[in-house]
This record gives sequence, structure tokens and C-alpha cells, in this order.
Amino acid sequence: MVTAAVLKGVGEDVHVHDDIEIAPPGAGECKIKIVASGVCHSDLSVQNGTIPLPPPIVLGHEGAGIVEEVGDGVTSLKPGDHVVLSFVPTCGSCYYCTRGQGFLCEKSAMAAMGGMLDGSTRLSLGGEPLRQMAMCGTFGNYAIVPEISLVKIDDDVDLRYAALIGCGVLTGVGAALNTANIRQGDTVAVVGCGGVGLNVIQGAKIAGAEKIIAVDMFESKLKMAEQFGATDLVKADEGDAVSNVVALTPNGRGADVAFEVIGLGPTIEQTINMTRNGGEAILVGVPRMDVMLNLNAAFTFLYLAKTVKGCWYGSSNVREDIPNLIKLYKDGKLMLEELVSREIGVDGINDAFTAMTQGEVARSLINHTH
Ligand code: PAD
Ligand code: ZN
Repeated sequence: MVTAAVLKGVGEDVHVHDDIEIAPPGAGECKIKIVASGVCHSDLSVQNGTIPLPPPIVLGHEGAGIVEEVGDGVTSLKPGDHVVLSFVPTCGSCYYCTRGQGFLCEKSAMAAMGGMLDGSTRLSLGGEPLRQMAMCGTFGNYAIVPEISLVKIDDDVDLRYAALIGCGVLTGVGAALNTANIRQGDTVAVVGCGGVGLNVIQGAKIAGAEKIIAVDMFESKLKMAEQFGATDLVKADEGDAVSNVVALTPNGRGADVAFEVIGLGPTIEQTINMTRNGGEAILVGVPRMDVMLNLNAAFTFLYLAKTVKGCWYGSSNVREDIPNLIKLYKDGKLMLEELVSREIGVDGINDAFTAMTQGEVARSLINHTH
């Protein structure tokens, strides 16, 4: 039996069930004992309908664990291996994977339906099929996960911190190192300093940015931003955020690269507007499906020659980027422990969602061994 936090209806609290049935891993799948899972805003976005995934579903997509059993044909993993779960499966052989865009792997389309690669499910509750968010479902203590969604890591990495790599770190650091083109000495702005935004900040620092301007509604988040490498802090609700950021950039030019890490129409527009002429705006936050932007096409894209790039999963290729991030962590260049504001049990998930929206945490971390 599996114990997991289940969302039964959009807008409802999640409830923990300890009587979830789990089928053995199918061909190309592994049974994973999930050790830890971060709580990301995207989990809350499924709960509140911003990201449309069909319930009933086990939320959670930022996790790490230990392989317990492997299905037919699994060759790259064996029981006992430590793994980070990737919320995008990467087959390694499709059009996108072979062009260095593993984050767009053709196999990932099924994740939008909440099922496994073949659309079916491996969990059930009271006889009813139960989906797993992004083929992960890390708010459960066990999951069946496709082999192509798993990346083996060294046994000496604490799985609690490895879990965070699975979404927030890959996405945030990847936005700075992969999606954006940050040059040595650049001025960067980061709008939204949550678990992902803080990783954009530390990624921008690694990329060589000299000035990193952090923008958030909460003083508490700005303090965290400073800890992760922000050099200048802007309180979003005090005056006009765009002018306040631009005033901090050399010659009032605007940011060489600006990141939106919230997912709201107005803050996306602000982020594009605070980018300098010829600069890059990187969109990381996931908006509701009906959000449209109001931008002057001629000025923004032609006369001011700005580039706007979408950042899905930090433009990551997980099989290369996860080992690289672990190396950065071991070399003391990447902060992981500092991202964990609280360690909770799976029953603390609704409180963790509240804490996230109140600016209290960088990340809450579910420890399934509690
Ligand atoms: P979070 O809730 O921890 O952080 C969001 C931050 O934005 C908080 O610190 C808020 O205080 C701040 N904020 C909210 N409104 C404003 C505002 N108007 N002005 C300034 N700051 C504000 O979320 P997170 O860091 O876990 O996730 C951030 C977004 O990134 C969210 O939309 C999530 O769905 C998305 C995401 N995208 C990907 C991807 O692949 N692109 C991956 C993972 C998460
Ligand atoms: Zn996430």
C-alpha cells in the first residue's frame, strides 16, 4: 500500500490516503521508494486549476528516491540505485532529444494527461484509477516511474537535497545557464523569488552576472534572495517595479536579462518592459491557460529588438544537467540545503501551500521517512 497526498477535485484540499494500491512496474518502468519531495508552486497550480491536470491525482513532481523494483526491459537501473525524478521523460532518440532539447521530448506529451507513457495508471484508490502528476507523484511514498524519467545519482548525495534538483533547481539554474545568454558582468533582474526564482538568482551568479536585482512582494523573500546572490532588492508593491528596477541598472538602460518567475500577466509585461533594448526576457512562471499579454509589437520586438524566450524545465537535458548540478553542489558553488525552509510530513501539504503563498518559505520539503 502507498501513502500519498491525493487531489480529488480542483480547488479542494488534498487528503492523505494510506490505502492506495500499487501495481508492479510495467515494461520500461521502475518502482521507486520516494524519500523526499519539494513542494513547488506548480503543485499548488494543479490544485487551484492554473495547470489543468485531471484529478484524482497524486501531486508532486520534485523528488528523489531509491529504485525498489524494475520492470521488463529496464537496463540502466537496478534495485538500490538512487535516482532523481525528472518531470519530463527524455527518451534520448526523438526529434527534440537528438537536437539537444530533451526538455521537449515527444514522450512528455502523456504527462499532460497524468497517466504513464501508455496513458494507463499504476495506482488506484478504492478501485478507482489514480494518476501521478508528470508521471512522478512524489507526494506519495512509492511511485511507478518510467525509466526514461529517472536519472541515477551517486549514493553519497543526501536524497532530501537531491529531490530539489528535480524541479526548482533544474528549472531555475537552467533558466540562467541554458535558456538565457548571460554574459560576464551583466545586470540581471529576477521577478519572483520563490523556490524557482532563488535558483535563477544563484544560476545568474554562477553565469557571471555582476548585478542581480531581485523583485518580490515579501521582505522575507528578498532576504532569501540576498542570501542566494542578489545584489539589489526591490519591493514589488512600493512604487512602480519597472522604474525601480531600471533605475538600478547602469545608465538606466534596463536589465541585460530579466526573468519572470511568478506566472502572472502583469508581471510578465513588467519583466519584458524592464529589459534593456536588445536584451532578453525569460519567462519561467507558468500562467493560467487564458492569460494574454498586452505589448506594443513594434516597440517591444522591432525598434527595441527585445528577445522573449519561454523557459520550460530550465531548457534542461537532465542526463547531463543533473550530474553537473550535483558537481556544482559538491564543489560548494550551488546551495541546496539553504532552499529547505521546513521539513514536513506528507500530512503537512495544505499548510505548506499556505506557507508558500504567504512568503514564509523557499521550499517546504516532504520527508516520507518521517
Ligand atoms: P513560489 O510561490 O515559491 O514563488 C513565487 C514568488 O513570487 C513568491 O516569492 C511571491 O512572493 C512572488 N510574487 C507573487 N506575486 C508577485 C508580484 N506581483 N510581484 C513580485 N513578486 C511576486 O513559486 P515557485 O518558485 O515554486 O514557482 C514560480 C513559478 O514557476 C510558478 O508559476 C511555477 O508554476 C513555475 C515553474 N515553472 C517551471 C517551468 O518549467 N517553467 C518549473 C517549475 C515551476
Ligand atoms: Zn515544479
